[in-house]
Amino acid sequence: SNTIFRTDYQAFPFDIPEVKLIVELDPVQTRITTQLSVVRKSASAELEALVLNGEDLTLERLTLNGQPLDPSRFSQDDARLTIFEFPASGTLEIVSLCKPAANTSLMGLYVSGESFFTQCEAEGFRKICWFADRPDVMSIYTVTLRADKGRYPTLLSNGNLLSSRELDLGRHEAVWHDPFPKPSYLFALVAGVFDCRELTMRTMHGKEVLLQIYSDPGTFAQTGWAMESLVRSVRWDEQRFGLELDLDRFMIVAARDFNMGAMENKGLNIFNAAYVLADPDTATDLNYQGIEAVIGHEYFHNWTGNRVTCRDWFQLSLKEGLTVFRDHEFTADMMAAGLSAQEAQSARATKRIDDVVVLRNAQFPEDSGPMAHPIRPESYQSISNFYTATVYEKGSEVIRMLHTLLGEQAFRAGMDEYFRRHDGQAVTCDDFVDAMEFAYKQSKPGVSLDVFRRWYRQAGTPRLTASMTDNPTEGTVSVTFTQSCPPVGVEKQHSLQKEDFHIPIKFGLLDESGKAILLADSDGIADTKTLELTTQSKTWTFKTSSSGKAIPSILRDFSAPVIVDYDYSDVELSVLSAHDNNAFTRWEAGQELATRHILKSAAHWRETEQPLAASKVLINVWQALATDVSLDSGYRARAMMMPSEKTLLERMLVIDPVAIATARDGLKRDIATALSEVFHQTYLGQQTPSEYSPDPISAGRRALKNLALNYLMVGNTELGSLLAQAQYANASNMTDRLAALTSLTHESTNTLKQSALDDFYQSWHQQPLVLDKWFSVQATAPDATADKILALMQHPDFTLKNPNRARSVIFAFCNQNLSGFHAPDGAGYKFWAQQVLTLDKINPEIAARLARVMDLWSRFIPQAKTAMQHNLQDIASQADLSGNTLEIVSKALA
Ligand code: HT7
Ligand code: ZN
Repeated sequence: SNTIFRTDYQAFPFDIPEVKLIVELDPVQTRITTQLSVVRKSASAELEALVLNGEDLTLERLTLNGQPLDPSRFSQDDARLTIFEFPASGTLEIVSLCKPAANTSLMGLYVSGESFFTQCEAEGFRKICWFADRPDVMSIYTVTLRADKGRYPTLLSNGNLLSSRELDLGRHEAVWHDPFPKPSYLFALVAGVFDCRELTMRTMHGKEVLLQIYSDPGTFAQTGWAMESLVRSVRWDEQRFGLELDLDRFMIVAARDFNMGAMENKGLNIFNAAYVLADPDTATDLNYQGIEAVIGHEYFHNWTGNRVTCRDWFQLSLKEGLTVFRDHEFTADMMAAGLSAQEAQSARATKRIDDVVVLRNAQFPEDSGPMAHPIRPESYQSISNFYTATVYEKGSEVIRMLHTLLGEQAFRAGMDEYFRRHDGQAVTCDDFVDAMEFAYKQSKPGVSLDVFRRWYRQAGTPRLTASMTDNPTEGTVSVTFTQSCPPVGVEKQHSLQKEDFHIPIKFGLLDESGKAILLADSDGIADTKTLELTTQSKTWTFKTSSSGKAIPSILRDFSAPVIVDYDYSDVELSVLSAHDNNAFTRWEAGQELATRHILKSAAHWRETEQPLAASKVLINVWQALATDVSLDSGYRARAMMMPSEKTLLERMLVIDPVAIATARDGLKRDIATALSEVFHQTYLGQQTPSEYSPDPISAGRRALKNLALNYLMVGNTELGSLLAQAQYANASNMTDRLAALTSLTHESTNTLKQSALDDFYQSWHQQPLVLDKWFSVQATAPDATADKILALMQHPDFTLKNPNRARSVIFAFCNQNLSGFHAPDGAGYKFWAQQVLTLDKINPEIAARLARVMDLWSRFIPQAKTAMQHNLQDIASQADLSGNTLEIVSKALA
C-alpha cells in the first residue's frame, strides 16, 4: 500500500551540502536551474542510486559535472528522478519548468493576487524543482531570482541579500544567500509589489538586526501590531530561553491565499494575511491575540524547528508540540505582564482555559475517532493530514507535563542541553526526551522518563477515576487514582496491549465551606500536591488539617491531557466553582455543572421533546460569577460561557446533535431569563475607554460585556436588541461591532438581521478579512440551511480558491453550526460531500481537512449515521480522488 511507516526510516545515502537555484519567474511557466553538490556518504552505499523527488515538473536538461547525462544513466516518472551509478561526488545541474499560475494547491510555487509565494512544508519543494525533499537533507542555499522589475519590484528569499542588478528587457535580479544549512521545507521565495514596515533592534548580545514586514500595497497601517508582536517575541525568547536571533535580517510576508496560519521559512516567514493585518476598525481582540501568538510561534520555530529540525516527518511534534508550548507560555507571560501576583494567576488561568478548550474541541474528538494517532504517528499516507491537533496541541500538553515534572529550572536546563547536543542537526523526539531526562536526573537523582515516553507512542485520551476515603480517627484522607485507555484508531486493528501512562495530577482538597485543606505527607505540607501516577492505580494518604467530608480538586491547571471521572454532587461543584484556590479548576467546576445539566436535559428532550429546567444551584453559580468583581472580566467571560458544542458532543456515547443544540439553547435561555437584570448591570459595568487597545484587561472587559449582551438578547430581547443596535451603530472597534452584529443576526428577527448585515457589507466589503467575518456570521446563524449556504456561495465575493473564504463559509457551516449542518433531512451532509469533491480538484489539503468533519459519523444516532456513511461512501468511490482526501475517507469507513 502507499502507507509509510515510522520504523522504516533509512538515512539518505548522499549529502547535498550546497544548493544553487536560478529562478526565472514567470506566472505561466517558471524555469529553474538547480545546481546540487552531491557527496556519497560512504563507499558501502555505492550501489544505491541518487533518487530525487519531483511533482508536476517538466525536465529540460540534466548535466553531471557539466556534461549532459546519457539517458541510460537516469530515469524519470511522475514522482522521481533516479540517477544510476552516481559517482562519489559530483555537481548535478537540472533545468526544469513549473506552472505557478495554474497551481491552485497553494503548495510549491504559486501566484496569489499578483505576487509569487512558496509553501514547501511538508513536501512542496518537490513541486518547485527536483530535490531530496526530506528534512534530514540539509544544505546551504544560494538563490538567484530574476523577474520583470515593474511587476515584481521586490524579490525575496532566505538569508541575506548578496547582490542585485538590472537585467535586459525590464527584468532585474536579486541574489540571496542563507548561511545556515536547512532542509528544503524551509526554503522560500516571494516576488511582487509590497508595502514594507521595518525596524532595527539590538539583540541580547548587541547585534543589530533588521525586522521587516511585507504586505499588500495600501496595508502598511495594518502591520503595526504584527511588528510590535515580533519585537516582543524576540525579547521573550532571549529572556525566557536565552535564545537570540541568529540572522541579520528577519522578514515576514503576508499572503492572501494560504493553506494554514503561517510558515517558519528560515529568515523569511510567510503568513496568512489574517495573522498579520490588524487595526481597531477591522480586527477583533481575538484577531489581535491570534496575530501575537502566531508571530511568536513562527519566530520561536527559528530555534525549535529550524536550528534543530526533524529527522523525518514522524517527528513533527518535536518541533510543533514544543513550539506550541512555547507560544502558549509566551502569550501567558504577555497576559500576566505588569500584573500583581493574584491578577497574574487569573490571567494565566484565562489563557490556560482557552488552550484547554481548543484541546477538548479539536484533539479529544480526534483521539477517539478513526484518525487517532500518537503525538508521534506510527504511519501515514499523506503527511499533510498529520498537521493535527494531536501533533500540535496534545504535543504541547506532553511538553507541559515535562515542564510540570521537571520544574521551570530543570526544564530550562533540559532545553539548554537539547541545543548543546543538537544545534544544526535533524533529530528525533527521543533525542529531545533524552536531553530532558539528563537534566531531570541532574536535578533529582533516581528519576526516570521511561514510563513518560509512552505518551509518544500511544494514542487515546486516558481516563482517570478517583475515589476518596476519610479516616477521621487518624486524621487522614486517602485518594486513589486509577487510569485506563483502551486502544483507539489503528491501535484497535493491531489489538495493541497498551501500557500505563505517567500522569502528573495536581491535587488539593477543600472542606465543605470551600476552605483549602492542607495536605501533609513525607514531602511536607502544601495545599496542592503533584501526584505522579505511573501504574494503573495508586493510593495516596495525607494527614489533613480538617475533619469532615473533603471535596477533591483534581487536575489543577489541567496538569495532564486526560478525562477525569469523579462523582461530584452539584453542590460540591458549586463549592469548587466559588472557592477553589486554583482558577482553572474553578472554571472547570462551573462548566462541569452546566455540562451535566445539558447532557441530562438532552436525554430528557429525546424522550419528552422538552428540555429540563436549570436547577437553582446552577443559576446561583452563574449569578455568583457574574457578580464577583474580584475576578477579572476576561476570566469571568470564560466562566459564564456555555460549554462548547464540540465538548458536549464528545461526552455523548451516542451523539444526537439536535438534542445537544436544543438542551444547550434551553440552558442558555434559563440562565438568560433568570439573570437578565444581572446581565444588564454587567453590560453597563464593562465600559472601556473609546481609544481602542487590545491589552488583556480591555479585551477581557469587551469579552464580558459582549457575553452579557448576548445573554440579554436571549433573556430580554427587547432591551437586548436596543442595546445591540446602539452598540452596532456606535462601535469604535471591530470587536464590539462584530459582537453586536452576531447577537443581532443570531438571536433576533429577520428585519433587524438583514439591515445590520447589509450595512456591514456596504461598510466593509473592500476588506477581504472583514468580508470573511460577514460570511461567517451568516454561515453560523441558527437558521442557516444547506440551501441558504449554497445561495450565499453564489455571492460574487465568494470563491473556493481562497482558503480563508472557503473556511468562512463551508467550514464554518459544517463545523460550527450544529443545528444547521445536522438538519434531520441530511441536506447538510450532501452539501458537505459536494464541497469536498469540488475542493479536492482545487486544493487537496483543504479538501482533506473538510473531509474530517465526518470523523465521528459512526457514533451518531442511526438516522444521521446512515446518511453520513452514504455520503462518505460517495466520496470514497470517486476514481480520481486525491491521496489526501482518500486517506481521510478510507480511514473513516474502515
Ligand atoms: N510549520 C507550519 C506548517 C505549515 C503547513 C503544513 C502543510 C501545508 C501547509 C502549511 N503551511 C504551514 C506551520 C506551523 O506550525 O508553524
Ligand atoms: Zn509550528
